[in-house]
Amino acid sequence: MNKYDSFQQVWQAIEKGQSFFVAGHLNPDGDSLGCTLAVCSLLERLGKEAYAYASPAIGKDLFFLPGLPKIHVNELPPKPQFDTVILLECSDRQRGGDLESVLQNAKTLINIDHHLVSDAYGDVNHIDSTASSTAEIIFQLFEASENGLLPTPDEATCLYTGVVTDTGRFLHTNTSAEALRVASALVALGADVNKINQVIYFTKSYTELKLLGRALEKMQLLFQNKYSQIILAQSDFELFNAVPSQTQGIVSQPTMIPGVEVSALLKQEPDKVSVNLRSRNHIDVSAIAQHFGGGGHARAAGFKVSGKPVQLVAEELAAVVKEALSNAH
Ligand SMILES: [Mn+2]
Repeated sequence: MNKYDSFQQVWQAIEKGQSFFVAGHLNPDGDSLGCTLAVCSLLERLGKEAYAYASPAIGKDLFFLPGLPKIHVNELPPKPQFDTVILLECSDRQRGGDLESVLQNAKTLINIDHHLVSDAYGDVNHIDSTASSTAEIIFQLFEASENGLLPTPDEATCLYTGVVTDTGRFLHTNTSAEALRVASALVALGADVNKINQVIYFTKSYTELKLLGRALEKMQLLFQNKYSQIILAQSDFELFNAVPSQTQGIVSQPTMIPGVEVSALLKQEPDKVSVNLRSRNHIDVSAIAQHFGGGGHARAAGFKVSGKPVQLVAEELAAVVKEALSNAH
């Protein structure tokens, strides 16, 4: 299986299918959900049936995405029979959740992803880790179509959301010339940039702001101030009646401090500890996340651990970060 099947091969696989199942990864982010919706809309315009799926829930900040009500949240057909499955943003075939009943009955599996470490588990695989986002790849797929298909304004809004969120508002190091070219093209095609900015970037609840304050209060700098660690206990969430998903963006804050190379946010959730990692310049945090069974990108990654208290996970993580920092010099 080629890891880098061409867009032509992706299009050939799409042309062959009539009924499609489309999904991104668990806990879908803007890229995952934006791509799922844009691809489903495209398939429907091509006269095909598309079943959009997401699990386990969709964050409120993404409710504005055009076509969102079409998504089946946590809901699979009793006897899934799709010609073709398109998995987006899934670095392995389990990243979309328990989809085995869907995958086993499908004739063709198309895998489109931009993660650094990604399995070629599909029949057709287009994996491009140089792309800022899967949305960037989907736009290129449009451009490669023989019949000159272009995103509709709604599809452009979905794809722009993927590019803008995965590049952290064009601030992360994956903000390439190509990412900006694609973003520009999507704006020209009618992406609703103002709405996206208002909803995703200029809206935060009282609870989220209080949680941010709590997190910054608990920030600790270790290893000659190169490592920032924030541990949020269950009591921190209870204090503001908050849930762990309301911590978006917190992990990036400590990397503003000059000298901080790695930032970790550890959250004690009822059944697990979940960890977000960010790196400023040269530490590959996806390698650190992989050490704990997680993954992601060089500058942004994460993992989850069950059956261990958050303090123990913090100690184990600190040891791995310490080694990564010492190897970097
Ligand atoms: Mn992505």
